[in-house]
Amino acid sequence: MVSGPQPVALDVAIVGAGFAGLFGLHRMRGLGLRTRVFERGAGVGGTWYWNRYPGARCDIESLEYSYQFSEELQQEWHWTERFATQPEILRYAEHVAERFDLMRDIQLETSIDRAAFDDATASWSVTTDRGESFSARYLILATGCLSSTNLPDFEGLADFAGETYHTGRWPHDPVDFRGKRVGVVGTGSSAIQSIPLIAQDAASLHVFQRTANYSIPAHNAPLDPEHEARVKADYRGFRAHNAQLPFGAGFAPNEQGALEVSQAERDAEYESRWQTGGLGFLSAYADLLFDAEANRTAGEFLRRKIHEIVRDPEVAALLSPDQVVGCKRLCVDTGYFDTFNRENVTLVDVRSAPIRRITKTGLETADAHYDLDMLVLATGFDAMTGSALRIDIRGPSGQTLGEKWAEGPRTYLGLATSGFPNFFTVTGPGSPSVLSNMIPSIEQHVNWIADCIGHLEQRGLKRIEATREAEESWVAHVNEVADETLYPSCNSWYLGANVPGKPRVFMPYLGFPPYVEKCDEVASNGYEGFLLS
Ligand code: N01
Repeated sequence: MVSGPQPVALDVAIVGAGFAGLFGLHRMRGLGLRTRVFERGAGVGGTWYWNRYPGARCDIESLEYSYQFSEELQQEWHWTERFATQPEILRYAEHVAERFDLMRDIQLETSIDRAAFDDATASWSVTTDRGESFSARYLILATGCLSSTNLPDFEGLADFAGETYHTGRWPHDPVDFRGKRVGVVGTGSSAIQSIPLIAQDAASLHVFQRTANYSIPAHNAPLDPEHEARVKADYRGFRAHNAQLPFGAGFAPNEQGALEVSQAERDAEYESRWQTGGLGFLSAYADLLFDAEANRTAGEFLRRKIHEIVRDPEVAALLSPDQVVGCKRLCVDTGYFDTFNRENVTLVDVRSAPIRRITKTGLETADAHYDLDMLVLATGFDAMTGSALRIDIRGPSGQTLGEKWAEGPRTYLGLATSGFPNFFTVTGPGSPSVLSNMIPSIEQHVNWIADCIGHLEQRGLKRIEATREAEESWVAHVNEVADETLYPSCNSWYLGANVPGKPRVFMPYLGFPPYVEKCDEVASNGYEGFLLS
């Protein structure tokens, strides 16, 4: 009998070398486990490796959007701006990889194609797109929530003679907009960050908008050295304080409801949040995400702002969203609305006249053709499940993850899913993830997974699997919480509504502190809701 090469034996296979994969590797090594990270990019950094479009930066403050597992690291790293740019965040990820000597266990430019669990050996057989095989006792998906791009199926896209880019797959070499007629499709966060910069260089810019979005000014600035010193004097205390806030981020909360105060008081509060800048606007009142009438007051304030900034009232009206504030992810910008006052910028409403096709020379809507040299697709991601479902993952029964999640993702705590033993997801659907500050959420998940694996190893246990009952009750709870909010009221990627055919299920879990409490409780009750054997 001829047998092929033996698979390389690992304890842990991690998919993705973004912030989750890097910290996952660090923790698994700390447990003495042979671990390898597989990363399809040519470098580490995950979302910050791919999203290199002009203006890309984080809209969580840099002192918060960073690791806290190492006091030395958080003390020695210096962020230059209030909101860090993509290149700076990428440098930070690379620094972490180097500082903790991670690169030797990261295999770049490698995708995991297939993973199948074998009950006889209680391990995963993993194969890569390079034809390599590994066995791993544990499989951890650190594939990120926003990493599989959503490329709309526009007729004729391949025929376009000009340059085409997707914001989430931006080239490494600079893109030159000078003298070009550029079209941007989409008006989500990526578009809102890139449009002001593209407009500065392009000969003309057409923005094809299907749904107007709310955006708050960033008021970005160099990081205030006094603020940095204050935070660093008690970084642990700063982190602990933020972890108690609803989104796990330092947005000053307000216990009051918006309708408990007069309009003048409300407007002063909204104005103050607008002047502070950033996502903290959503914490102006405790009921903004729960009470439609309360939310309407915030919407009115923001629409008024758009009309104050944008000189042409028709353009201002078109840029004014009518959905609930925060229902689609709130955006943070630098000069977005003001960009529509430029002579070279045109807003095209593709809700009333939808995009029909891309032609050789441009873009055709139901009522006009636009000649373009460059098309920028800022059309977002197959969020939260896209990357997991692109891998052929099979549990011991042969069921694939795609089959299991056909009606929408089902997880226990966003960490595990029944029928798939020794398998963990970092910031998976059903966890706070995108409704929280991602890096602290990642650390919380990785720490939980590492403690769980440590628990199994110490006891000589070989297998862990979420029970169907625990999963069902968690899924019901996630939906119950979502249904108390206004989130399900619009077509957002939180619901998968941006990807045609994707089941409409609200994927993240709202509430970082209660979530962490639940995870801790599950662990301290001997991993309640899991079968250990
Ligand atoms: O993607 P999006 P994104 N025809 O899905 C439009 C994070 N992020 O890359 O709303 C016409 O938000 C679509 O229209 P509609 C952040 O969490 C963070 O901008 O579906 N239009 C929408 O306008 C963010 O939320 C940062 O009607 C089409 C746009 O494309 C998430 O990533 C920066 C279309 C997609 O917007 C995703 O943001 C950037 C079609 N067929 C991103 N298909 C920061 O930290 C889609 N659209 C600051």
